[in-house]
Parts: sequence; C-alpha cells; structure tokens
Amino acid sequence: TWKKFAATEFKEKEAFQKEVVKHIETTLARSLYNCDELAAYSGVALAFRDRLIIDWNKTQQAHTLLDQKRVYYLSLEFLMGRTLDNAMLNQQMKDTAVDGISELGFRMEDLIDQEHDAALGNGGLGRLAACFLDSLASLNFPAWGYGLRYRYGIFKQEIIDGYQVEVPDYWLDFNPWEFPRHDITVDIMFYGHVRKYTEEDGRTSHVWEGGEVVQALAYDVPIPGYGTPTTNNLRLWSSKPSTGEFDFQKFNSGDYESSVRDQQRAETISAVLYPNDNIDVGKELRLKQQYFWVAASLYDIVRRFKKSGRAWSDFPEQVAIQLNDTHPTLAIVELQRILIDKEQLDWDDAWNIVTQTFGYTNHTVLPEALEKWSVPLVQNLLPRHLQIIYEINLYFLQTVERRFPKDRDLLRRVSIIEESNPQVIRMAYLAIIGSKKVNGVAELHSDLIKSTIFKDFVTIFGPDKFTNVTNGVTPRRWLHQANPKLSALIAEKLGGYQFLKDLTLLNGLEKWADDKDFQREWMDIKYSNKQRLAKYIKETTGIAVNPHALFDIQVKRIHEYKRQQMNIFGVISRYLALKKMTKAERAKQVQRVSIFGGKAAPGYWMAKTIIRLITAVSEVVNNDIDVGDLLKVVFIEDYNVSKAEFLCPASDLSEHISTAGTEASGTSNMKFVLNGGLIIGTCDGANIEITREIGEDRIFLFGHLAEDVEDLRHAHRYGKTEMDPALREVCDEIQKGTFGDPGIFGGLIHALTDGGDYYLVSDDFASYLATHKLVDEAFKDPQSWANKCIMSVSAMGFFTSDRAIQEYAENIWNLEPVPM
Ligand code: 26M
Repeated sequence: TWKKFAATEFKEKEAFQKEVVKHIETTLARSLYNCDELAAYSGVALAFRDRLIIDWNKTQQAHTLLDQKRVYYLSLEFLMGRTLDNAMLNQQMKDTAVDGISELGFRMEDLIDQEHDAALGNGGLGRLAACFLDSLASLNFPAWGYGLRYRYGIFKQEIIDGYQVEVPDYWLDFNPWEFPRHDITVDIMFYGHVRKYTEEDGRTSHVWEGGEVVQALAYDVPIPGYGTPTTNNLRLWSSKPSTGEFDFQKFNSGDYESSVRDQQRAETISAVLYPNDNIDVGKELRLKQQYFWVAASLYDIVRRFKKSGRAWSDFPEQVAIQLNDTHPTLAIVELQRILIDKEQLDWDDAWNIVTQTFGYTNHTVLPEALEKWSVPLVQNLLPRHLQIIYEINLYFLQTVERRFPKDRDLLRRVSIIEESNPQVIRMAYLAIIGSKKVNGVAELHSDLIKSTIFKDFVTIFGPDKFTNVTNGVTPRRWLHQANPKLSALIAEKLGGYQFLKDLTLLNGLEKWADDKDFQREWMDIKYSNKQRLAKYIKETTGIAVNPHALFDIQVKRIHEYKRQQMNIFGVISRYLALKKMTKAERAKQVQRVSIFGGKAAPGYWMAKTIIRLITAVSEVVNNDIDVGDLLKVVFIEDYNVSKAEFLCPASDLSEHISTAGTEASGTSNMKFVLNGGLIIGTCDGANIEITREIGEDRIFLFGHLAEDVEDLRHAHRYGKTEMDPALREVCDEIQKGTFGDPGIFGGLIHALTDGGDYYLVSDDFASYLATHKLVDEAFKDPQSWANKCIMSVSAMGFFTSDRAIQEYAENIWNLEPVPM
C-alpha cells in the first residue's frame, strides 16, 4: 500500500518545473510574481533535494539491512563548498534543469551563485575530506562522515587598505542541505571526577561523574555519488544545553542571567571553526570541541553496532574508523573507556578491539603543527581519559622496555607524555599506538615521517604499520563541474563521460595531443576560462587584465612554508627588470598576470605581512605606464572552494613552491594540471608523483631537494650564506620605499637575514627566476605548450580521489563496496 504513495522522481523538464514552482509557492510561501534569484535558487535546490532524499533513504535502509562493514571518516573539517551544481551533475539532470529554469526566466549560473559555500574547513585537509566523501559514495562504499556543525565556518576575508580583515561567516540562515535529527541526541560530559570502587568479584571499576553536561544534536547531510543512487550520510553535531542541565536552583533564586549564560556556554562548543591551518593552538575550547564531537560520534557508532546483536570481538570486522589527522585522537581513548568502564570488557580484550579499528592519517611534518595537549588541562576536563592515557602509555612503554632493554632514551623519546613543564600529551604518538595503520598523504611525505618524526615507531612496530596513500581529488567537481567545456571536449574525443568514473581513461587523449584542430579547441576553452576570470577581476578589483597574457596563479592558505613571499619577490624582480629595459626589449617580453589568493590565520603576523606586500606591489605595478600589460598583479579576495572552481580552469601556470619536504602533498597542484595548466614547483609533496606521471619536460621543477634542507639551514645559522644578489636587489627596493613605508615589511626582510631564512628563499631564488625564464620561452611556442597541457591531462588518471579511496578500502579498512 505504501508503494503507490512513493514520491515522484521527475525525469522531464515539465515535471521539474512543476516541482520548483510547488516549492516556491508552498515550501517557501513566495508568490511567483516577486520571485527573485534567491527564491528561484531555493526552489531548484528543494526540488533536487527531494530526489536526493529518496535515494538517501533507500541507501541507508539497504546498508542497514546488509549489515556489511562500514567506514567512519572522523574529520573536524569538511570543506564542501556549494552543493546544488554538484547534486544536479551527480544525478545527471543538469541539462534538464538548465533548460527548465531558463523557460522560467532565469540563468542557472546566477542561481548557483546564490548558494553560500559550506566552508567548514581551513584548506587542504578539509577539502580532502570532501573529495573523499564524493568518492566513497560514487564507488558505493558504505561510509559515514562525522564532523562538527559550526555556526561560523572559516571567516570571510576582506581586503581593506591592503590588509586582511576577518569577517564572521554566518552561513546557516537558509541551508536546505541539512536535516536536524531531533530524536538523535547524546549527552556529553566534561570535568567532574573519577570514583573508583571494587566490584564483588574483586575487580576495580571506575565511574566518571559530576561536571558539566552538554547535548549533541545530530544534523545529517546527504552525500550523493556520481551516476549511482548511493547516497551516504555526513553527520554533523551541534551543541545545545542539555535538557537535564538547566539549573533550577539558579533560576528560582532569580539568577536568570547566569542561567542563560550557562546555556550559551553549551552552544559555544560548536559555534566556530578554529581558523588555523598547520599550526596548533592548544586552547581549552578546541579540546572541548574535539571531545564533544568524538564522544557523540562514538556513542552513535557503538549504538549502531550493538543493534546488530553481534559479539564485541566482531567490532573491528564491522567498523573501521579513520582519523583525519590527530584532531580525533581522543576517539581511541573514548572507545577504550566505553569498552572497559561501560561494557565491562577486560583491558586487553578492549585494547585489541581498539587497535584493530582505527587508522590514522598524518598530514604534516611541521613541528609547530603537531598537536600536544597540556596534562593539567586534560586532567581537569577529562579526568578519566587522562588515567586511561597513562595506562596505555604504561603498557606500551613496558613492551618497548622488554624488546629494547636498557634503552632509557628510547623510552623517553617514544613516551606519550613529554616531560616538559607542564607535561604534555603527544597526540600523534597516541594515534600511532592506538591504530592499526598509519599513513602519509604522498610518497615523499610518507617516507619522511618514517625517517624523521616517527622513526622510533617504525623500529618498534616494524615498517608494515606505516604506509602511503597519495591524495587525490574528485574529477566530478574539479573537472566536470568546474570546467564543463573541457569535460565535454574530452567526452567527445573519448566517446562519453566514463572517464569521470575511471580517470585513467584520460590516456586516450594522448593520440590527439598533436592534432592542430584539437589543440585549437583545447586552447579556445582555456581562453574562455581566462576571459571569465578577467571579467571577474575587472568587476571585483577594477584591474583590467589581458586574457592573452600568461595567467600565473598561486592560491592556497598563506604560509611561510608555502612561500608566497618568494613568488612576490620574484614578481618584484621581474618588475625591476622590465623597468630597466628599452621599449624594444619590452616588446619581446611575455605578458603576465600574477594572481594570488588565500587566507592568513588571524594571529599569523608574517602571513598577514605577505598579503600586505602583495597588495602594495599590485598598487605600484598596475599603475606604472612603463609596464602596461606586461605585468599585472592581482590579489583575489576571500579565496574559497567556489572561487577555486573558476580559478583552476583559468591558469596557464600555477605555483606549488613550498620548501622541499614541508608540503605533505598539496592537492591544488592536481586540480590545476587536471584543468590543462602547467605548474612550476619544487620537488615536494605530490609534485614528485605528478612529475613521474606526466613526464619531467612537462613540469617546471626547480630548487633544492628535501635531503639538502638540513645542511642549508645549518649554513644559514652559522652565517655561512650570502644572500642571492637578485633577492638582495629586491630587498633593497622594498627598503627604499618603492612599495610604501618599508617599516611594514621589516618582518619579511628580517626573516631572510637575521631570521636564518628558515624557508630557504634565498637558496632557491636563482633557480626560481631561471625557471620562470624557461616558462616564458615555452609560452612563446603555443603549439608545444598546448601539447604539454594535453599530454599532462592525459596522464593525470592516478590523481583521482577514487584511486585513493580504493587504496584505503583495500589496504587499511578492508572494506567492500555494496553491490548495486
Ligand atoms: C590544529 C590545531 C588547532 C586548530 C587547527 C589545527 C589544524 C587545522 C587544520 C591543523 C592543521 C590543519 O590542516 C592541515 C592541512 O590542511 N594539511 C594539508 O593537508 C592536505 C591534505 O592531505 C595536504 O595536501 C597538504 O599538503 C597539507 O598541508
């Protein structure tokens, strides 16, 4: 009987239009006579959402019924960006919708533009999580993401008088893509104390009691796969005052204000994403966020497992939990606590289950980014967890001591507790000890963690515990959605869109790489993408750039290790060279547009100074009539996922120029090459594997190798290096005041001189400039350039996140897809 009432799934334009109008008139209570773009967007979003929900319900039912192993991806960040375009394309219904909506008097691009980015992440780590969700669903893996539902995502960046200003990102006023689950709540406890007592059988038990209670409320977000009905779930927790927590005593005694304050404190936990990328801050609220999210997620996972009625020993066969960096490491401790304190398992049985369940992905070797929590802080907030951490450490050190007797220094080095003042907990060590597998995110990075920061653990656990899974990006969003024209051209040559599900098929493009007509079509698409960007730049900054110029783009978080400062120094050097040339010489130069974008962490002074220098240089260069179209410098405000979607297809060249050994992988390098751009980069992160795949004459590599870095730094510290002369000239020019008050840029200069040039800008500068010269030469030969671009794209199959997810499923999770 239920079947005949099943919701309709529109397949034709008219049915779609009917759904849109119904939602505008009834769901939104808007008249069609004053329907603006926001209302039209909402109507379209709701129409597609209905379709999504049907598949979502079916998928979840099927997965529950099948009761196969599931993977849970725990990440404090999911940088999803916009949803509508992706939903239309994944359901392969965009053409119908574009058609239908144009008959109603709207352009789909304008509607898509109404949507707020879901910006629940800082950068690479959060965007990787989003790409992984897309691949998990597209490959029909039973998988859930767990995260926090921040009321404020990453701040919006405004540039005022050349400086970054942070504005809160309130994004939830209309979000049709989330569903509050008022029936799914978990009470989460903080503070209090541990009571110890002896059971009748003589065993000691622990209860954690008292303290503050905050309620976690689930919000679910459907995650559709491409060309499959599989629709997975992303569960985000929001914090609320616990219903039991309301302090009637305070209320009755008339202390209304203070009882409201208590309620607000609960909501604070999920209020805001910490805007740091690759730096640890150690704030109590951040630790509260971590425990709140981890405890709610584990309660949920354990509840689901218990419903299946299986034995605890089956847990690792049914559940895999992946830790996205060390942020969710408390999950290891929390599961152990649940098993021993609540489910009364023996320590060893419990620990066996725990260590078969977790996998830990490391995303950085930067020492300042390795999480450490002060013991007094954890003692106060999570007293029972601290006891368990001590116990884990004790047993671990005992086994190490048995295997390596009398090596006191080894014990000190690998202890979870660092004997500093105050003592701190090394979260990465806890994550390694509590996990079955540990992986890095690119080959070089995975090798580096084994030979440096985690060396001792390789000795202790053996090399097999440590593995590599090179990152990837989803070609659905980063090719098909971001660059529909290129995707269509590829599909035309390859006979369809199958490459979006098997990216290695791109190698079929190889045979067209020398075809003049194909090259022209290819470069015409690049040109139109550059035109679109030029138009955006003109509208938002007033700067007119020539779309025929070489577009050189560096967009990513601003960080000294990523070396945007080297890029802008290079731009200054080019500017000085142009100024010295005669008119005749200038006429022979390649026109360039240097485009920058990215956010600086609000407390990161040097990063903010780099932005200030870029804006100062753009002010001078763009208004110099000697230079004209030969050089333009643009800073794109508020770089985010939806801006990346039109920047990646518009580059001729993109910059991935981190000091060798510092960028774990990088993922925008993959996005730019996939969209037919070439890259200039160091031998770092995934650049190395990109080079291996596409061939070294199709990439502009420069600079010292990771293995040289230590010696070079040493030489700087002992004053044994002279600054590169071209860099000296740049510094002098800054200090002369050419770009405004040189006092502003003192920090940047100081870092190169007395600061020891930790990021080796001076050491790499000559080869950086020389390599840019090679880029200019290559750009002067359009046919050979086009050939390089096409050949590169044809070899990018490896860098799909589908391949990465398949490797995780096989080597780490032991996970099977659900047969469709
Ligand atoms: C830590 C403590 C307190 C607050 C925030 C943090 C924190 C947040 C984000 C630390 C690191 C964060 O992200 C690091 C990151 O994005 N790493 C990048 O991960 C990408 C995906 O693997 C890689 O491609 C990049 O190379 C790597 O820098």
